Amino acid sequence: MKGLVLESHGRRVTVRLKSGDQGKVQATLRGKIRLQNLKSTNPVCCGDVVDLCYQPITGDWTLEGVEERRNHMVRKATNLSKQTHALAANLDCVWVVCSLFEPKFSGGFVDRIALSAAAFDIPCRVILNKSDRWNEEARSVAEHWREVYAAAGIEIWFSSALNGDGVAELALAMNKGTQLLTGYSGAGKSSLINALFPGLQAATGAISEFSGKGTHTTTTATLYETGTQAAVIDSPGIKEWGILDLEPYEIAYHFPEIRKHSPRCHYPNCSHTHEPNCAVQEAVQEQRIYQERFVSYLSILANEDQYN
Ligand SMILES: Nc1nc2c(ncn2[C@@H]2O[C@H](COP(=O)(O)OP(=O)(O)O)[C@@H](O)[C@H]2O)c(=O)[nH]1
Ligand SMILES: [Mg+2]
Ligand SMILES: [Zn+2]
Repeated sequence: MKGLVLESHGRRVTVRLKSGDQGKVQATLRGKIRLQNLKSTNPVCCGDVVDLCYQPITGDWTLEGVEERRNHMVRKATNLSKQTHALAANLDCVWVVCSLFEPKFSGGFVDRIALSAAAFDIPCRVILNKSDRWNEEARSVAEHWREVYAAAGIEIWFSSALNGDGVAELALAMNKGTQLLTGYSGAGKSSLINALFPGLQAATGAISEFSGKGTHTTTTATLYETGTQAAVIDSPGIKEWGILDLEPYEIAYHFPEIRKHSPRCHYPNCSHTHEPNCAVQEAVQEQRIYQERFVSYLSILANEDQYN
């Protein structure tokens, strides 16, 4: 029997059955599946379509296999880690949920996620949430980031889970396919999901503050079905996004504004770091490529963990 993975907790996986009573069941991974991908901390993640088997004697469900993924978002905890972690599979869009302050906006962080999404061929967009807290100066900073990312082909959407700004537009954009919401802890992913899909009850930071416990917020990614062909995935806050091994030319390729200028570099294999007659460096100097993005490119190329 086929099922859709809603949550994965190591060997225990919560699955929605695709036929029959369409109920939710807990299934256990079989050893052979666990061993297939040694470098990954989790062979199965939310969004995976799996084969299940009911064991009549024990009354348990076992997970027998995983269907090939259309795509997935996989990261390393940091650039130095060896192990990879699959966050979610079979995605239509990755939304990086950010705020300007608390947590502070980090272009380097957004760029790492956007690069990974591009490398996995998944559309990526950014949400700048908590717009209710912006004064005029903050709004102009938000507009600046919007321009920086527009030049990179990445849309920034403004929203407030608190007062509903931009929520209707987001809900419309999310009404089909599978959306992954990711980003720093505290940016408002869970609050936004609750605002976007009334009826869902994603645990938010506010609840855990209220109950005085730090344990109510998301610890693993959870897929919520929001329609017959629509789902949204809430994910735990991450501090850093380690990029899977990419060649330097691939990194440059997935920065569209760098890709655009590089054909005019003197050397066809120009890395845009030190070469003479580099059209990309020229464009940075002439402010035709935003400094912020070029700094990210150099940092990722140098295999540094994010610092800006
Ligand atoms: N002012 C304001 N606070 C928000 C907004 N969205 C979320 N928050 C608050 O930010 C904190 C973290 O929210 P949460 O949804 O748990 O963030 P997550 O860790 O990204 O899921 C909570 O205290 C929320 O009430 C917003 O749009 N405006
Ligand atoms: Mg959350
Ligand atoms: Zn160059």
